[in-house]
Amino acid sequence: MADFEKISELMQKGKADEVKQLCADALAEGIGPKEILEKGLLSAMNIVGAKFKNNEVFVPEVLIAARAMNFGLDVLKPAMVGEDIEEIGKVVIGTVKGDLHDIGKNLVKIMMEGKGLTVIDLGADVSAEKFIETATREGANIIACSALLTTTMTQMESIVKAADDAGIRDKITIMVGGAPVTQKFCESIGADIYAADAATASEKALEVCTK
Ligand code: B1M
Repeated sequence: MADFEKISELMQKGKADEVKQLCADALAEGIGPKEILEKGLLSAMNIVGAKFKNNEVFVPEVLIAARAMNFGLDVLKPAMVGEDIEEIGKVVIGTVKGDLHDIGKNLVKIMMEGKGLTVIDLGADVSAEKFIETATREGANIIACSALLTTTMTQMESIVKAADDAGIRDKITIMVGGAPVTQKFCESIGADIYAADAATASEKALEVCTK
C-alpha cells in the first residue's frame, strides 16, 4: 500500500531520489498518478507553502522541496498521459520589463504549481506585449507579474493598459506582487489582485481558477 505520508514527509525534506522511488513504487502497485500527485506531492507543497508563509521554513527549504517535487513529477508525467487529468487553470508569470529579480517570482511559480496550476514562466525583464501575447495565445486565466524595484513596478500599469487595448481585460485576472508593491498600488493601477507572498499568491490564484 502506498505511503502518501512518507512521500509528503520526504518531499518536505527535499529527499528527491527517495521521493522519485516511492512514486515509482506507488505506480507499480497500480495507484493512479493523479492520486499520488494529490495525496503525496501537492499535499506536501501545501504544507511547505504554509510553513514558508509563517516563517517556519525559508527560501532554500522551499527550493529543495520543489526539486524533490519535480523528481516525483518526472516519474508521474508519462503515466499521466491518457489519464483524465483536467487542467485547473493557467497562469502566465514573469518579472516585469527592466527588472532582473526573479527569486520571488520563482517561488510564486513553485507554489502555484504546487496547487496543481499550469504555469508558463516568461522569466525576467518581460515586456507588457509579451505578457499579453502569451496570455492570449495560451488562453490563460491569470497574468502574474512580479517587480522588485520602485522604478519597474510602474510597468504593471502598462500591462493592465495593454490588456485593455488588446480587448482581453474582462477575460483575464491580473495579479501583482513583489517587495515594493502594495494593495493600494494594485488598486491605483487597476490590477485585480495583490498578494504579499508566494503562498498567498498561489491560494488566490487557485481561488480565481476554481470559482
Ligand atoms: Co537587487 N535590489 N538590484 N539585486 N536586490 C533590491 C530589490 C533592493 C531593495 C536592495 C536595496 O537597495 N536594499 C533594491 C531596490 C530598491 C528599490 O527599488 N526601492 C535593489 C536594487 C537597487 C538593485 C539594482 C538597481 C542594483 C544596482 O545595480 N545598482 C539592480 C537592478 C537590476 C535590475 O533588476 N535591472 C539589482 C540587482 C540585483 C541582483 C541581480 C544582484 C540580485 C537579483 C538576483 C535574482 O533575482 N536572480 C539582487 C537581489 C538578490 C536583491 C535583494 C538583496 C534580494 C531580493 C530577493 O530575491 N529577495 C533585494 C534586497 C532585499 O529584498 N533584501 C534587492 C528574496 C525573495 C524571496 O523575496 O522577491 O520580495 P521577494 O519575493 C517575495 C514577495 O515579494 C512576494 O513573494 C516572495 C516571497 O514569498 N512576491 C510576489 C514576489 N513576486 C510576487 C508576485 C506575486 C505575488 C507575490 O504575484 C504575481
